[in-house]
Amino acid sequence: MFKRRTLALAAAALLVATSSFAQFADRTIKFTNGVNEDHPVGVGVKKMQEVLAAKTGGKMKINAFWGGAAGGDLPATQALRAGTQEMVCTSSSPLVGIVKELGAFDLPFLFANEKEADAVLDGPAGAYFNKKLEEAGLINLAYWENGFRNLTNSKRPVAKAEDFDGVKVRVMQNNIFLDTFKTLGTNAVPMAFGEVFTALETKTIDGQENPFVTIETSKFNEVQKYLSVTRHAYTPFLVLYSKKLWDQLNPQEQAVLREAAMEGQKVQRAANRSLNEKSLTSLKAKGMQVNEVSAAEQKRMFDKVKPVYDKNVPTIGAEPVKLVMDALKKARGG
Ligand code: TK8
Repeated sequence: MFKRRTLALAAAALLVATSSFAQFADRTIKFTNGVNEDHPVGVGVKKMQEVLAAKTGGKMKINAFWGGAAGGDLPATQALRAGTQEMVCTSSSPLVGIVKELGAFDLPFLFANEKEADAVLDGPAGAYFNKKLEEAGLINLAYWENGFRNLTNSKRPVAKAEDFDGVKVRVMQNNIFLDTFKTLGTNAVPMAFGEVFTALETKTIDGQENPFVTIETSKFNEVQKYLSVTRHAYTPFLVLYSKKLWDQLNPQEQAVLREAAMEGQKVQRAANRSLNEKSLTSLKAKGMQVNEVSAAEQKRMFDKVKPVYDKNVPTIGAEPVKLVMDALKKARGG
């Protein structure tokens, strides 16, 4: 008797639990990215998975693929536009062929620190880019962080503007980066991220540039001797969802995904920032020769690449550049 009642109660509880999640369909969301799982993107995705599990009763799940195993930033983004994949976490830079306005982030030495980046991304400028992305078939759920980029190479420490001369550097598939690194005097080659390790290992290229955390988690230190703290650009990560597939979700499903991505943003940014300095220390310990770039030399580098602004702003568009510059001015208290 007792047993039967317990069973009935359990069944009723189950019914309540299931019905309260009735608005969610069983969905497995494919999520890809180029970095490895020990990158803070892994922390962000884990958080998203927890939020989805709690809020949908385990009905919506993320199946994540790491280290470019399921394709690079650009092919994945195209798959989203075609509606054959749900999600990707990608740097903004390889997407300028799709949304030219994103090139605003690639202007060299634009941001000085993370606070400025947040002010731009979390304000009207960020909303503007989201609108442009949506017009291109991409829903940006949140801005996460790749971070400030630094140069590594196998030739020499790059401490002053002249040291870039003749170094063969891989850049992202992005005209502004290409222009910047050519203007700095390097022999710049655009290449997908997934090919960089091998190209460095076989000495097809001498160097590449990425944030400390990406350098360490992608093990570039194993094939690179010199790390120069150039901080020449800040790259945001976009957490994108296919608009085609998004439009098939109901409002509750959409809301829970947005919430999960924003919860993910908090822990991802925090993890990335606390790991940044630790990664630098650890890269030194693993044998990289690290040099700082003095403020005066950074200024000389900036002066050298100023023509990159004049040349590329017309292509990016005056409006996005103005929005970013206005947000920066405000963040700088001006
Ligand atoms: C990871 C990339 C990478 C990026 C690059 O997929 O291509 O250099 O910085 O970290 O988004």
